[in-house]
Amino acid sequence: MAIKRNGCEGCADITCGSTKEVLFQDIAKGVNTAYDRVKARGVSAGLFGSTGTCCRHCNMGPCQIIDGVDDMIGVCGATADTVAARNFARIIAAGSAAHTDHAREMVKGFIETAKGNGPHEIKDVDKLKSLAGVFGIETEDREVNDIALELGEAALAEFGRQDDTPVSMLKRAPKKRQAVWKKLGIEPRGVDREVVEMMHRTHMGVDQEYKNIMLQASRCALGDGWGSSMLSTELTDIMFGTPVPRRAIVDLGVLKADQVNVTVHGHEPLLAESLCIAAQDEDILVLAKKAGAKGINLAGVCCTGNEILMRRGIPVAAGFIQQEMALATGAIEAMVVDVQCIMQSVAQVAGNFHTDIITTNYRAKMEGAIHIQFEEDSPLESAKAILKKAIGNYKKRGKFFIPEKSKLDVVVGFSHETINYMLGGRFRSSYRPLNDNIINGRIRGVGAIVGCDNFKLTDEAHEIIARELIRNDVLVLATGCAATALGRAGLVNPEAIKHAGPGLAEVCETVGMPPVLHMGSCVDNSRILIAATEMVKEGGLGDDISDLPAVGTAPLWMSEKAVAIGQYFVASGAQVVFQSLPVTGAKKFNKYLLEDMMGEYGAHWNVAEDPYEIAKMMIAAIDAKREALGINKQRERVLFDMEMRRDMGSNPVGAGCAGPGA
Ligand code: NFS
Ligand code: SF4
Repeated sequence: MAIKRNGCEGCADITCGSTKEVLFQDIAKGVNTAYDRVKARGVSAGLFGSTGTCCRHCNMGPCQIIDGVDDMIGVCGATADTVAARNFARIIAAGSAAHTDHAREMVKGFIETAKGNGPHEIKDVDKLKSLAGVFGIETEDREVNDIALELGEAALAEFGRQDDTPVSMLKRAPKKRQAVWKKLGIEPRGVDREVVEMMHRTHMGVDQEYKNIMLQASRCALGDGWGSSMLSTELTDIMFGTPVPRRAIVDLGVLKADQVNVTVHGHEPLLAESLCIAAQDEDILVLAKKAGAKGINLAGVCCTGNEILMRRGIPVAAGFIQQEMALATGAIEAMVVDVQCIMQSVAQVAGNFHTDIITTNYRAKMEGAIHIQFEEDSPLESAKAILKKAIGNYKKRGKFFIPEKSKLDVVVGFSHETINYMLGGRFRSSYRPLNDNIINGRIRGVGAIVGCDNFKLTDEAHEIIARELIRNDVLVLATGCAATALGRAGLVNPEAIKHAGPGLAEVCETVGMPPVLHMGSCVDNSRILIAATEMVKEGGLGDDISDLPAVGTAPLWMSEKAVAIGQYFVASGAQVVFQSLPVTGAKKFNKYLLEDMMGEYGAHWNVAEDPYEIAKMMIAAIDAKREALGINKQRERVLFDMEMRRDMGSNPVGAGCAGPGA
């Protein structure tokens, strides 16, 4: 049945250009997308679920609790605050579990690589040695692969560690922050244990005190941020290369009319990296040519996309909200998926076309998809089998539409090491120039825009916030689908300097970097923790993350992972602003998150619905920190003196350079 779409009247708030272009084509008439479902059903608002006070943790319920009404507590007596805290904590546990299971797979792949199995190798030896140091592993006079194997095995053992030793990476945090965690008794131990303990404590009749529940939620989230996610980022960098600045393209226009289009969707880059190698294999290319295609065009979707964008410059076709639109072009031969953020509707949309959805992970199967298991011990063979299936579909391609103009240039690859190098120069890699520019006021502060997009708010929200921030001299760090959205908006590009305030523009111009730095996927938010720590260690901006004029937002969060990230940011001392939190039905708990957490962590959650309001809150949070540091007045000074210019690096590095390892 054709779906009725009359401009924006016919569906929910579609604002993205390429999405509109695709959906209003004839070939997309029969395609039912999330926009249509939101329009038909409406977005739930004000229900018990969205206010956090519905409990179904036992069979005496479900209980819908109304705060302040005596006979509307749970059958067991649970109050609104307890129920909302339990629900919120379980969201954090689920998000942490997702990052942790992802990290575990990366560690297992890393161990295979260290053993010499498969097509990958240890690419960043410096980083290997530095991480080995964090784990107390000897590196002198040892073979690279020996060090890697010992590191991999030590890392794998940490997930399930049963004693009370904190995760190794925690000692990378500023000393003062480590003391905060110790005092609160929330240093994360084995992450698997933290997730299990969180699930136990939120079971019926266990932890019934919202503050105590949130202590474990912080511990669990910190285990994710400083444990699992950081481990995943670091080992992935060591294996596939630490990202360096490179040009690439994003948006649906990256699909190619005359090639076999294969999109890689999900999160674990082992599969995507193997596909990148297999797509260059001569036998595979011969097969593609025999099928009449000029080659194989790999493109990313969601965070897998960000992983290969950062390290290989492979284009990203779509973020989370565009996964159905990519298929609705009719131009994709196969969408290969692994785990997380894959909408079940992709199988239904693909059913309208010749496209195969190929699941590759035993943990994530889907009706209507075909399954080709990705075998970790023979990744290349699995990747080739997947590509052969896609090539077989090329001849079956019917009518298709690629929005060719929707193809945006981006400059990506801003790992913490790259920022260090670009600002400080090859011989003086350091955050000193960044700190100095914050102190002298050219840069007002740092704003992280991270997380998902969803169908509740306009997908322009990221762009609006980023524009407001850079206009006010706030340097933006972006990850995840937010970074993809900012790429589509043309802001992840040195040309976006024209939208920046004079101070930020001057710094970005001098170093040749965009005002919005793409730092990678969602697990790469751990890069932001490291960057913040380096800023603290560099000096002049206080002695803890909570002193920095830095703030984060995940305005369009969708996934439970985003809440885990929010909580580890807050517990690490960074303020965050979200568009909504499912806790509003519980007054004390809501106030605890939005105000009282400050007393424990030096940071708290904030909520604002409107993107302009979010940006305003972020700038206000930055200014408050500047005030506390006593550097607010110096914002008037704008001119560079010669010495400052020299300090910025006498040899400015332009975007597209080879970066640190070159
Ligand atoms: Ni992050 Fe990445 Fe995107 Fe959200 Fe999903 S892909 S891990 S969770 S939707 S940013
Ligand atoms: Fe109701 Fe308590 Fe059971 Fe929850 S745990 S469903 S509040 S009785």
